[in-house]
Amino acid sequence: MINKKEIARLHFITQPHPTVSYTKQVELACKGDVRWIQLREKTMSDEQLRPIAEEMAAICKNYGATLVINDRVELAADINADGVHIGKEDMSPVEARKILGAGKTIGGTANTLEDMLKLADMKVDYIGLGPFRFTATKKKLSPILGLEGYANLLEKFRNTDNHTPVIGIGGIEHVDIPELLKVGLHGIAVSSLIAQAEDAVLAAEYTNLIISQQTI
Ligand code: TZP
Ligand code: MG
Repeated sequence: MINKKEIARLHFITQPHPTVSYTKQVELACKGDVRWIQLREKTMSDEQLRPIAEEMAAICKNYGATLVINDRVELAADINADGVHIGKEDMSPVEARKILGAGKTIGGTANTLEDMLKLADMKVDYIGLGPFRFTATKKKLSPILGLEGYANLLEKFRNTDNHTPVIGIGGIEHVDIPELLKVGLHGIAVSSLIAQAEDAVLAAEYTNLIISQQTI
């Protein structure tokens, strides 16, 4: 069954930055018309992150953007976020669904066809598949897929009659976007492309423009 929840084609993922706070990153991404934000933070406790997540939820609400939280299912439930993104070593999507309820969005990370099929079986709303190429943003990176890896995995996935939207991730730059969408990805998730840009609003706008040109 084709998933009914609408998954954006551009996801922005927060990252630690020396001068730009998590909430500022989100404000800038939203100003650049990003409408899907993933709060990813690996070092703080849920308690420390909670006020930041709440402020982010308010910003997202203001712009009509979806907010998903990486890993922290309880925090997502507490602040009534729109959903969670779950890694392979985190809580199972089935468990997360029980906590969050049917209306929330649950995404999961995949690096292989086996991961993709497992996630589809667990009825996730989208699959984050990567990494496309090396990126310093994520520690303990899985093997690089490259364009061929995506083409191969997406074809096999479709042949199993699965239609869960798949989002590419990992070191994606503007020049990569057309070919990534052409091999059948639903969309892309980026962090550095926007968070480390000299002008984050412009970088976000340009990313959206490339995606829209590819999908009309
Ligand atoms: N998962 C796989 S690669 C990655 C995550 C969270 C990081 C993506 O960030 P960037 O800066 O776009 O490479
Ligand atoms: Mg994780």
